Amino acid sequence: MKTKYFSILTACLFATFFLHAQHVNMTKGGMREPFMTKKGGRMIYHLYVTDTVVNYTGKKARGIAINGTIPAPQLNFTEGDTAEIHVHNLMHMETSIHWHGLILPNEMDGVPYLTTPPVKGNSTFVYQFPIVQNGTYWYHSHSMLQEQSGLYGAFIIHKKSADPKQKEHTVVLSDWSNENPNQIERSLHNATDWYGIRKGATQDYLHAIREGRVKTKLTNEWKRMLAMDVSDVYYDLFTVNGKAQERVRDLKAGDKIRLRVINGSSSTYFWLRFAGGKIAVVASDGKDVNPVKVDRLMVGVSETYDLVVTIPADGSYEFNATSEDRTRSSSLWLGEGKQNPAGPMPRLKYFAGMEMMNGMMNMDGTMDDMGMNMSLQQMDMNMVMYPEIADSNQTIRTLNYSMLRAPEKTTLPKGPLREMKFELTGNMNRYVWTVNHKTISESDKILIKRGENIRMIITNNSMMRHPMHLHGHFFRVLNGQGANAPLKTVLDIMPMETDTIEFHASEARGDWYFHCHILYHMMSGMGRIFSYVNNDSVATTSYKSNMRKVYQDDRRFYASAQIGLESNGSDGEIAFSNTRWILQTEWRLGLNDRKGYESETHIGRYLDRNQWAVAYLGFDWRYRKHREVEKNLFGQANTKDQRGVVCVGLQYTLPMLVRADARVDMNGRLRFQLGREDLTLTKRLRLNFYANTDREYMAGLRYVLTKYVSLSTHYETDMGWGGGLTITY
Ligand SMILES: [Cu+2]
Repeated sequence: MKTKYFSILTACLFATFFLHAQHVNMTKGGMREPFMTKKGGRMIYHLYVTDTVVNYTGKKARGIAINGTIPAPQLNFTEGDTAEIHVHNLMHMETSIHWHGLILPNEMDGVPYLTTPPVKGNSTFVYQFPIVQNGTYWYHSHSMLQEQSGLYGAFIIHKKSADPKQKEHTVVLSDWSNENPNQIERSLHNATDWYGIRKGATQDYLHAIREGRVKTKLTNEWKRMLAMDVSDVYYDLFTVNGKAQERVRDLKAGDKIRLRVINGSSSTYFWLRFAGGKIAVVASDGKDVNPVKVDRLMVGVSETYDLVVTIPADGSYEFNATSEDRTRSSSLWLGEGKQNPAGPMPRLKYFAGMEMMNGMMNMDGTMDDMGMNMSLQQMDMNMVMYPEIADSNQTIRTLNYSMLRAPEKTTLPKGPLREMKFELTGNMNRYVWTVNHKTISESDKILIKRGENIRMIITNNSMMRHPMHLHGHFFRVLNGQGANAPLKTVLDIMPMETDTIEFHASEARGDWYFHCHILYHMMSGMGRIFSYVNNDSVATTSYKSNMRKVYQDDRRFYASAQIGLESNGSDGEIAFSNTRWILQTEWRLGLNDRKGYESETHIGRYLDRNQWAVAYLGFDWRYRKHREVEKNLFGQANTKDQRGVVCVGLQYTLPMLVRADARVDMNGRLRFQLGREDLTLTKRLRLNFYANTDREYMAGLRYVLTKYVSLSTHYETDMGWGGGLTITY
């Protein structure tokens, strides 16, 4: 018997060793270093970044993991430690890690090319910095869209005097899509309403008729707005620590637990609610605040909140995080026993929101707050869309920034005060997001001097909220709490709000990013760079090429295409566009007895702030078999079967989103055209039409089957009737 036990034990030991060895040998470099070692006050972490395949919703998708997990493992520190973090990039593409909310030397800030070299594929970079603060922070990739693929994790710094008996749990929230993030980004720029279809938020005409909101819908389109929503992307899943549901069991009646909530999502705001009673907010963005009790709060993208909740009685109580668009939620269950759910949040009343937006939107695309002087999330304009408030007498105490009060004075050290104004601007239809109407690459760095106090007055003149994040500095939010204004590194600012923040330029040197933390807004150029004047990096030879890399993000071109394959031939267009330019080619290839080809290729430049006007230079080529003389409405004749002409033109978006196009070619022929694309008749049915002075017209219907495929039918003067498929890319 003893021998048998012994051999089983040996087998187990061997298996353990073998499996362990398998695990560590997964990497090309052979043995992996242990995840964490402590040498005196030095905390040494080894992070291995790899490509991975995940399956969250029954569908395989690519992700990026650190040490095999999404989210990346939690890093723990105590104030006063030194961090030594080895980032081993085992992927082919480069990466970077930004330590969000930390005060550290500029070269450790992890913005690739701007502050820190990128961690190239199959190489290691060691980040080293002293830990000079405490609280709830996080880390994430600052390269491309890697954050959306899973590169984020918690960075927790305990106080030296922390009470070891205080129960706590880290809650990393995120959003997951099975779609490739690059495709998400491209879809946003092409303004497809596929995500609206997935969410049931298309706000189509049929829906408007059913709800008696036709006038609201018409006014909305008259003011040239697309369907309104509180968020842009459709997600397959929202996660708490990488799962849809998580449990903390060892809690009983009366226990208090500190939840360190980190919104590590790429573009999702979450409502936080607790089924067991009030939530005490005790810290924000890592800094303590005097406890405030609320029924619920919204955590902005990249914000952190420390919350204390009490288990009211025996049982399991839901701490629920619902996305702002209320499509899905994820939950943390606290305690064991009978489940007490927080309940679902009712669907948003989109037309009520649309009516409110209509009232505030001026015809020139600016917004009018009607003298309300909104600030600090105190008046949530989206309230009209919340049935739980609009349709009931319930009072729900919701956190806003004016309630946050620092326990100690936070007044800035003495120094010269400089005031700057920023307007958050954007174009929803083209997904261009800017500050003062300019992207990062289009604007100069903002020079600051050490010792200065910088006051920023920020107005959100766009239709979406933006979580503005400052690297390497805490700012005070001037919120009516006087000397005890709270310190934060992220300011969520709602449409039409004006907020004032201020910070002390306490660093010695370097470039510090200030940007919107919605990943797709940042990548489209919504930010600025604060640069200390004695910036020695400017002197380096690689400086210019590095800055070109930084600016590349918002200069990129996105491809789009709509290709009709119908019984009467093929027509369609392919375009490449970026913030200001568009390169576009259209064609019509008829198959009927009047068959002919036509193609027009343009290069256009968006002219105005709202991007309603495009001037273009183009080349047209056409061939037609029939020989009758064609006259346009201006009486100008065209007798050629075959022609190639150069033209110049101007496109302008009129009310009702009708596109007007006026052009003249090198032979002096004029053409004027009016058209409308993708009028949303029902959730999936779209109407398209145009007519021009060459006596050409088109009308067609498209029924959306999937993101890329629609059934379609249309009539066109030359091509006649046809039916088939339209591919939308
Ligand atoms: Cu934004």
